Amino acid sequence: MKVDVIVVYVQRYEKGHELDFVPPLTGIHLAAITPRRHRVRVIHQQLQAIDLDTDADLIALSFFSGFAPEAFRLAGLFRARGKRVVAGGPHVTYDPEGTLRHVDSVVLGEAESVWAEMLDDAEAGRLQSVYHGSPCDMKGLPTPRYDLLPPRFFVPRVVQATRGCPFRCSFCTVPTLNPGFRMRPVDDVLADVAYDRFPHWWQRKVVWFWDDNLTINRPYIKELLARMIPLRRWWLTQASLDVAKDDELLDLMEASGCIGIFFGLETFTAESLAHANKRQNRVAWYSEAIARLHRRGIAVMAGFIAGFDGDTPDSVERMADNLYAIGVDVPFLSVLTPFKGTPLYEQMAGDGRMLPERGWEFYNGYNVTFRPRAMTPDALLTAHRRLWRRAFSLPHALGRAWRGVRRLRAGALLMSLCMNGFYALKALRGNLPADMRGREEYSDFEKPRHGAALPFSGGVNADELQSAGHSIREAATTF
Ligand code: B12
Ligand code: SF4
Repeated sequence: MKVDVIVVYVQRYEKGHELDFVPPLTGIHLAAITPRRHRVRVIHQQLQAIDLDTDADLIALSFFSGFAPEAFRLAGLFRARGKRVVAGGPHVTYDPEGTLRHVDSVVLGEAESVWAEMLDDAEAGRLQSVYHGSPCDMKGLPTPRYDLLPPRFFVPRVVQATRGCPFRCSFCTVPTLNPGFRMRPVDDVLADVAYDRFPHWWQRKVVWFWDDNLTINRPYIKELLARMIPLRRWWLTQASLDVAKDDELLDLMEASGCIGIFFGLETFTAESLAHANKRQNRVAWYSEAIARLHRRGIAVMAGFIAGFDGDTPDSVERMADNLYAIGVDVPFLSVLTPFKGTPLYEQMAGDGRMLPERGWEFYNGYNVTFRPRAMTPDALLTAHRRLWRRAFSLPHALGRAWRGVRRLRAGALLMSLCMNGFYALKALRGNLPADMRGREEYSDFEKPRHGAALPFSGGVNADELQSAGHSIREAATTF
């Protein structure tokens, strides 16, 4: 059978991207787990045209909530041409009913346990409407099909070593989407890290781990990093602040070529941290944690979110100066978004605070979908855009780059220069995050139905969860 996997995308900036940095892992992973007898292609809509006249027998769509209307539009076009369309991913998992109004079949949760069966069923003409994926044991997962990526991605080697995270931030679906904390065998991960059939030296050099919280299980990460040292890579990932307290881990990170760590710092006020349920963060600890990474030459990328109940327009705008003051090298600035499947959604929907007229295209991390507590939705959007402009203004971006010259190791500096340059160029060109209020193309789609959400629990193995949770709790007490 011929399968086209489409990783759906809707531009999140007014004028598009100047450079396509890092690809999603999902499409090339799905391709890798597709049995060899099928022909599979992966299309990244972010930079590839969609071929509606494809000869594929099955169209497989992957998408986040913010891209759902585009996925549904594509599904309609393909089905009108007689194609069968299936879908999966975080949005589908938490809104299967809404998705099934547009596609033939959905996978809820992780696909590994059901993907081959779904393909067999599609081939035999007996596609079921729902497949419940169970959390995968992570053993024997193949290397992603990097060979199927379009060459334009700057850093193509994305790797996943673990799934899950022990924390319970109110706005995050990870605890239910990827339950427990599961690790791939180190040898399997090293095979991906060693893959080097890329044309440019930096593409062979850099490894971007797309994990939820790579460093939380200390014995595992220490073994992985010790064995990565001989490969002489530069690597980046997402982690929680506890890494900064573990000198042995920091030594290994430095020795194995760590150039960047992403921390979800989210906010500077205690009230907003409480709303985020970010118990693992302490504002007073931010500067010191960042300084400890800088002492190893490692760059700190940090995520901040505007719109928690403790936020005001003023506190949102002030984040630009605060994050500069604590030494962040590359900031990522989002608008709080209550995704289905999160405690935040339960709270907002329960309190009648979701904005019913806002379609899924608003759920892209850069628009407002709910009524904030201390300001209007429009005031939150305005404050976020002011924050964004100030944080990526030339003085801030150049200041961060210059500080990097003195603090960061070569790979970290290169990364910081590229990313600060990327965002500063956007700010200079007025290429701001897109305001979906001005977009008409999806206005005809039905709006999200808000109400009691269904936390996804299909196929979770309680014993597995409990044992994973136990070991995670032990690791987390190091913080
Ligand atoms: C890596 C990552 C990123 C990376 C890469 C993004 C990308 N385009 O892939 C970066 C940092 C850029 C990023 C950005 C954002 N992200 Co992000 N990200 C993740 C993360 C941590 C891992 C995703 C991943 O690669 N997993 C590994 C792959 C192999 O698994 P997977 O994608 O889940 O796919 C599996 C199943 O879902 C399923 N599946 C998926 N698609 C399909 C399709 C078919 C047909 C089938 C059968 C199965 C299937 O099968 C796969 C194998 O099991 C997840 C958290 C998580 N645990 O999922 C959040 C997550 C996906 N991100 C999220 C969000 C909100 C964002 C942002 C909007 C944040 C923001 N405020 O800006 C942006 C959007 C940027 C963009 N351009 O798309 C949300 C999505 C929630 C939702 N309902 O939409 C998640 C779930 C985290 C959360 N907060 O809950 N993200
Ligand atoms: S620490 Fe990150 S991955 Fe873990 S629950 Fe919080 S936001 Fe999600």
